[in-house]
Amino acid sequence: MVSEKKTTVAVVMGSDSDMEVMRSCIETLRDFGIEPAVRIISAHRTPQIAVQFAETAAKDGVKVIIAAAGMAAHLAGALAARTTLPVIGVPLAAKAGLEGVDALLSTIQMPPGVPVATMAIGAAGAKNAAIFAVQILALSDDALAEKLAEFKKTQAEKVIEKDSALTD
Ligand code: RP5
Repeated sequence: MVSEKKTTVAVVMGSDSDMEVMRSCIETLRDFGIEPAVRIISAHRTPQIAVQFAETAAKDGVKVIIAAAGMAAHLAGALAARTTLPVIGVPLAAKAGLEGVDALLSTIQMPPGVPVATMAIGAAGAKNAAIFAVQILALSDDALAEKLAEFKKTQAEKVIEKDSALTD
């Protein structure tokens, strides 16, 4: 089961130690009006729960899974192996790891047939995972597509403002 409340996006992370970075993913989804189901599930420490989650997510109304983990980060791949939903992977730089390169390679190097859409390491990837999930959902949701267009416009305006500030 994903959660009591139906939601279209699940944000799964391997440990509570991942939450500090993944908070921006959750907050970005909320900025777009999406309240995600948030879970801590480990491909290595709770493998049966990972399988059960992946196998029931679609039935529970989830349309996109975001999976974040550090070190030998098999979470996104393990979930992708058990669902036809799109899985977005966020490699994280765990304290004991190799600055996220370990997680990046573990997440991105999926064998043909089991894709994981892999984001950048850490904070940038956490935020981009949310935006990418919104982009997928916006294909069949006009209101969300409008919010995305507005987001891009505001983002561009902020850069233009910073550029102007340099020359003022
Ligand atoms: C991974 O191991 C987690 O995703 C986390 O990034 C890393 C370290 O986990 P903890 O030892 O902090 O729980 O599975």
